[in-house]
Amino acid sequence: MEVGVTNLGRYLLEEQRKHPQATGDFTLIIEQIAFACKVISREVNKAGIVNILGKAKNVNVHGEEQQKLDVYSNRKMIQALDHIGKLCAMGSEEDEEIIRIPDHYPKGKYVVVFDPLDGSSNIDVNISIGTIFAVYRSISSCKEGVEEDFKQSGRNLVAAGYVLYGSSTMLVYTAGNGVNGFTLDPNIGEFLLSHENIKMPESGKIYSFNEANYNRWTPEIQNYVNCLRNMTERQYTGRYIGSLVADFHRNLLKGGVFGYPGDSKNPKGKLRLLYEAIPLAFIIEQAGGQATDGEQNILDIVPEELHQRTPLIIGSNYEVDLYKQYMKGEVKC
Ligand code: AHM
Ligand code: MG
Repeated sequence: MEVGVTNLGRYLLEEQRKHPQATGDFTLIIEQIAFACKVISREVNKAGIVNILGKAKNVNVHGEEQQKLDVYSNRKMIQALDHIGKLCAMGSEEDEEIIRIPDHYPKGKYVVVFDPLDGSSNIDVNISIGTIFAVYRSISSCKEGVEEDFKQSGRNLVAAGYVLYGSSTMLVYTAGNGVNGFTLDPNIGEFLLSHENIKMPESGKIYSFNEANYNRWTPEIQNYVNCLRNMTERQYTGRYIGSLVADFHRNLLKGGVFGYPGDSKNPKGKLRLLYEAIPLAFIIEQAGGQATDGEQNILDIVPEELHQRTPLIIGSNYEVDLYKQYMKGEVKC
């Protein structure tokens, strides 16, 4: 008999059935995140039109709209998740403190972290942006969420994913048993399984660093990038969008390395450990790649602060291993 297409709901249900003890709580969380992201996707697609309308009225909404979309996305994520009774608390890149579940809603055993709209400075030039999320089990008794629930290493993650608002909207997700990609069919409003069991190449031809920071890097990092440039037998090409989800997604499918190392101005780099680095590190490892801060695997770092930054070198094993060797001074070009 014909099986039919697999939408996200069916995929989650079939995964849930593999675990007889599963309650469905987790499935509901992912479905609600997907719902919020569909709403965000619609709004992101409208951003260009809103700007035209703004200009026609001679209103300078340029910067404002951008900021509003960040705030809007944050609100949509919170609204989709706060009432379902499955969460103990939430953490967002947009909020200084953890987000508590309102008293009038029941609480559950999970915590969710997210960057509701990453790369939002790219909205006004129509470049792809994304939402990043991850799910942990709460480690507190969860009368109300506490920071300790969020200060867990990525090894404790239950699931992580992202939604890319690109030429199409895609949700890429793992619950620790492989990475799958779902493309949003806008006509029916469903995420359909389009990229099954994504495995990233062992090495690639792409390196993605913001080379404008070159003069502020340590000699080791400079050497590494010079080495990639000079490896004529491999013929690397530089690709840097400046939108983490988009840069990550391209490299996940094609192979290569994305790097945002620390520099003399920002020793810990720019990216956030909890909301950006750990979720993407979990995905890349599930796809056969790896992520490091130069010394440690990103998944082994226990966050000390909610908004802690970290250097992030993430991608195919060959390029990330090479980076680690350069940092130890083991190799030179
Ligand atoms: P944001 O969270 O304020 O949007 O910043 C994160 C973004 C990432 O998407 C991207 O990888 C990085 O900033 C680019 O930074 P830079 O412009 O310094 O290269
Ligand atoms: Mg961000």
